[in-house]
Amino acid sequence: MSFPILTPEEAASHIKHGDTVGLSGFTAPGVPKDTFDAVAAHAVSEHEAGRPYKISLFTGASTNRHVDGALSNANAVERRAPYQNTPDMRTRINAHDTHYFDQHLSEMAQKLRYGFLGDIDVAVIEAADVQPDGRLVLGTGAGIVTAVAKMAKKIIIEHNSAINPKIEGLHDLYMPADPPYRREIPIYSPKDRIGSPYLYVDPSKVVGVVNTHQTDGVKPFTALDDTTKKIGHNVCEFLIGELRAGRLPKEFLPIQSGVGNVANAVLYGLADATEIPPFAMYTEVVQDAVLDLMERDRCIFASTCSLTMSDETQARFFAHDAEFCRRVVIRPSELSNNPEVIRRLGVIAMNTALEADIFGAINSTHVLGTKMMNGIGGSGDFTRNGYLSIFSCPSVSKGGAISNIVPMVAHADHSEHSVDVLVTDQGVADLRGKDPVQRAELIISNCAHPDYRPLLREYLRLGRGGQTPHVLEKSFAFHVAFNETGDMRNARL
Ligand code: 0RQ
Repeated sequence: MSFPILTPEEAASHIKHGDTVGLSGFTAPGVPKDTFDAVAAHAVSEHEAGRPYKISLFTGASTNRHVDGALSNANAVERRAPYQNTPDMRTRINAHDTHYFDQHLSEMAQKLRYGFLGDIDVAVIEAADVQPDGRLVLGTGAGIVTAVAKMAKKIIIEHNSAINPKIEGLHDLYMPADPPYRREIPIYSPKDRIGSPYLYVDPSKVVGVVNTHQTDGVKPFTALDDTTKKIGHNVCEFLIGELRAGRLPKEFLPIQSGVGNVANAVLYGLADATEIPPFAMYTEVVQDAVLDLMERDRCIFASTCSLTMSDETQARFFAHDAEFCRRVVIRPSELSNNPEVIRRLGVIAMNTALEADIFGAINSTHVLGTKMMNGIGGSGDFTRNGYLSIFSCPSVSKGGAISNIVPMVAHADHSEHSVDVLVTDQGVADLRGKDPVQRAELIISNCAHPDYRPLLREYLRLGRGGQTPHVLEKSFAFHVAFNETGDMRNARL
């Protein structure tokens, strides 16, 4: 390898206060590691010396403990986009120490290329293999790597020997031309490959290579409980009903499944719902449950942006022969989440809400309307463009003190125009072709927890007409009651 070998500290010295840094990876997989522990340590010593040190950080999605974890702990992030899920970063965002703008993941790379977010000073790219001509085999997640590699003034490569060499050949890297020259993205089936398995970076921009041996460190999900199992079961029963009614083709359609415990439970439900034929996924994250689905030949192919599997599950995935591993393709987020492709393939979009309102609007991001949880992620990309857009959530949280079905969402990420079906542990509300009041009656009867149905019905009864009969002075009575008494059941209508 002809590139200089750098210690993490030497690599970190290339990242200056005020720089904008772009990263490879999507969720924890494929995100660089050691360089950012050194950047965080440098930030701490600069702050101790009374000097400012903060960088802007743009990635495919969330990152890992070395990046969002260590940097937010060191208060070293000025601007952050498009998604995060780390407790320390969440605290910085909600305290305005970090200026965070969450946005549709499909749009991150193109917004950078359009120049909306300024220059990229440094790209840090994780690779399983590095060739002297700049040819890289990437790690287990792609994200916005093609765009940041092209735009960056300097490139640091983290060569990670912990990545299984069987990763070679799994990537499909392709960067659409920008308007007015963009053409159709020629993906007509989840299996279609349209780009290169390798990323080619300009060798003259590479300042050096950091050698590391670290796994992605994705944590396993919480074990399924009765509530998440019921949600998974209800989603599957709904899909089976759609198949029987002929509203889904008998070959079935590709599935997208979002992040988190609820999404994981829905995937486990699909393992046993054998009336659903073996299916493909066109999605952004392949979580632990997907390997089980693949091993049982329930999922026959998965197009994704990352292998968001726990270390143990990732090891199990690569223990299969190369042929099995070729049942996955890893693409940049502007392809995995591309609205044009999602609409063409007819993807069944399944995402999780924090709360939904009785008219079908969804809050995916803000706890009680103010505190950022994670971000919109890819949920909007898929929800707005899916063949069928399903949201699920438990009917209540925090031991029943929070109803996840409320009169009006306290923050709107997805409007009722984009939501076809709402599912909770209580049941399913099929909102297609229903007017707002019909939707409200269905959501209250089928999805709200019985403790909250009388309150929600009272809210609807108080409505003084109009197509969507909100009672504005009472719309947030549930949230106000929680803030004042710690329990939404005390809402005063
Ligand atoms: O908190 O663990 O402290 O009890 O929120 O809730 O039920 O475990 O749900 O892990 O499936 O995550 C929406 C956050 C759900 C996730 C969200 C509390 C609840 C618990 C988590 P505790 P659960 P999940 C593409 C798809 C947006 C991005 C997206 C998400 C914690 O799915 O970030 O969809 N989605 N991306 O108690 C207050 C409420 C609450 C609440 C739940 N109404 N009020 N707290 N909680 N509802 C993937 C990518 O983009 C990469």
